[in-house]
Amino acid sequence: MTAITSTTAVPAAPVARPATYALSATEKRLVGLNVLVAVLALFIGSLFGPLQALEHARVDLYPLLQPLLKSYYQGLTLHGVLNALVWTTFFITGFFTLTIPFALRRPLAAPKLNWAGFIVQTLGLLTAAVPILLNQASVLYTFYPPLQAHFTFYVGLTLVVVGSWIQGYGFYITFYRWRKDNPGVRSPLMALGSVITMVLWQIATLGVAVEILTQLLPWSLGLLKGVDPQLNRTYFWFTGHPLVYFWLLPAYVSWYTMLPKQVDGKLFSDALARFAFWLFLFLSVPLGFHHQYVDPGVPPMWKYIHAILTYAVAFPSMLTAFTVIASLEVGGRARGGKGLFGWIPALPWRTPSVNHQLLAGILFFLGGIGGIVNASYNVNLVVHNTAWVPGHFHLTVASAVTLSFMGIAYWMVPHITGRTLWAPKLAVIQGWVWFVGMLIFATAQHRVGLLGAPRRTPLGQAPYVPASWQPWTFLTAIGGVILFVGVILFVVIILVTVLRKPAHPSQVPAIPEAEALQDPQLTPAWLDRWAPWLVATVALILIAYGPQLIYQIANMSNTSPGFNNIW
Ligand code: HAS
Ligand code: CU
Repeated sequence: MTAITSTTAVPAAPVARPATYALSATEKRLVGLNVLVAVLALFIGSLFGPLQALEHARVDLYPLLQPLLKSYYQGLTLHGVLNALVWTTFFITGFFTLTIPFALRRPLAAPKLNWAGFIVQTLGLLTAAVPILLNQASVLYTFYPPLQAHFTFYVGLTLVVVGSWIQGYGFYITFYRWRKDNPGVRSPLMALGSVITMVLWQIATLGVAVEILTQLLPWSLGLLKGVDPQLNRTYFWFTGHPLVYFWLLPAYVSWYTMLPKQVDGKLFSDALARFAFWLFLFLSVPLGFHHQYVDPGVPPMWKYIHAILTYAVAFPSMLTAFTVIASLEVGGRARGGKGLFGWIPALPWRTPSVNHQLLAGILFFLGGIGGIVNASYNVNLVVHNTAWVPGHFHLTVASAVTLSFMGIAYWMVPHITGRTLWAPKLAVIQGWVWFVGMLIFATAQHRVGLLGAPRRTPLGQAPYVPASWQPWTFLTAIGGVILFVGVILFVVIILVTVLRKPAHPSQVPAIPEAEALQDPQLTPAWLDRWAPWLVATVALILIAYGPQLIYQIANMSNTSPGFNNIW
């Protein structure tokens, strides 16, 4: 590939951009605390992973944990809530506390707001943790009614969401002030991608906010005798689908705006990257019915519409695959890679952060293909509610996202603590352990799912398991144990890094920031304007969700009592 050079005159930016920005002590502390909670959640949540995987292979360790852990479902709730919801949300708010001030070269405009958000988020986490630990909220991370949790679980979740909104407001104000001070200048992509992700989250979480405040919370307090499970599923997936892009986009921020620099390359196209982020904002919300293809209360026409939109939202990920791989190629060639594929081994695979993100991308190819299979209205009937689905989401949220976040942590934690990374070679091995464990685990889950094994079921206790499932449940257990080793290694490496003596500032890793091949000032202005994208986003949500929401709310049937403590 030849580098693209442009002869077009670059419109000068009115204000020169400072060469770099050093995070303030407050910002570093905020990043650190968010990431600390995230890593703790990952660690505790992951303790339950191998338990479930081993249970599938009839190795039942649950009795050993009595009376702390009452049931398979309590463990699965802890695993899902801590790993899928808490590890991700806190890591993301921490990461953006770094990317936004750094990319804008200015401090957070309202740090008190960010602190307040973090505190509310953490109080929420503690409030929700208590009922889960007491087996009063074994409702899994989707908390579908009629499973009913203690009201403190819903209050806690609400606070986590509200806390993340407040941290988001701190980011918006910072971004808005920068825009005001820099008219005509393209927003730095790193900051734009981060803020788009938070806005996407803000819109998406309106679904669970309405669900909890109007149904689940009053119901768990006894103010409502029953709820409408169908309506609640619709509210939940309004949030639940875009949630997966809230997890993914921070990884994309790193893949587009940091990783190219880490491999000595350049971002192939600033414009394509921006376009992908806007498309995610536009398309992420109005397709939640692809989680409800089998729900009797949603008419087929709306399922078809959401199926089409689901195929549409795969497009910005395909764009990302193209742009990021082209950027990596620029780096691999700059490092001496020759021939069609010679640039791949020339990439710095021995740098833990790079290694992890490349492995994350490779696993995401497989997870993405699985997603496209799920999206098909009729093929979904074969895989829905089978072990195939956990196979899919371990390749996405537990690989594309989690491996990328681990890779980011390997430079970010040293950066904010002023240390150097402990045992970088072990860190590279840790990434490969995760990769191999995940390939085994996900292959086994996909295969046993295709054979009909249900998800969210203690298969080890099930009397109906046919012999054909057993090789795959066995491999699930092997993969799960290897993944557990991967988590432990990650936590140990981060912990020892933090406990090391401070390093000389010249040895502390800098924040990677990639340049684009073409000056971002040449990126078309419509890719840097909020109003048209926000209007289009709201309009599409109204079209694709409005009629069904109105219908389901108008025909609400609050008849279902709560089921609790039935395990
Ligand atoms: Fe999904 C279910 C459809 C992406 C997470 N998904 C789930 C659930 C979760 C989840 C958690 O349509 C289960 C929810 C539950 O508990 O019930 N998903 C999709 C589609 C995509 C997709 C079409 N999912 C994700 C992502 C997730 C995630 C991302 C988390 C982060 N998913 C579904 C459907 C269901 C579903 C149905 C319901 C199933 C059911 O029946 O219950 C797409 O967005 C995927 C597009 C992705 C690609 C891949 C592009 C490849 C890239 C890699 C580049 C490589 C690099 C490395 C950079 C087209 C970008 C290069 C390396 C070198 C060495 C060169
Ligand atoms: Cu989805």
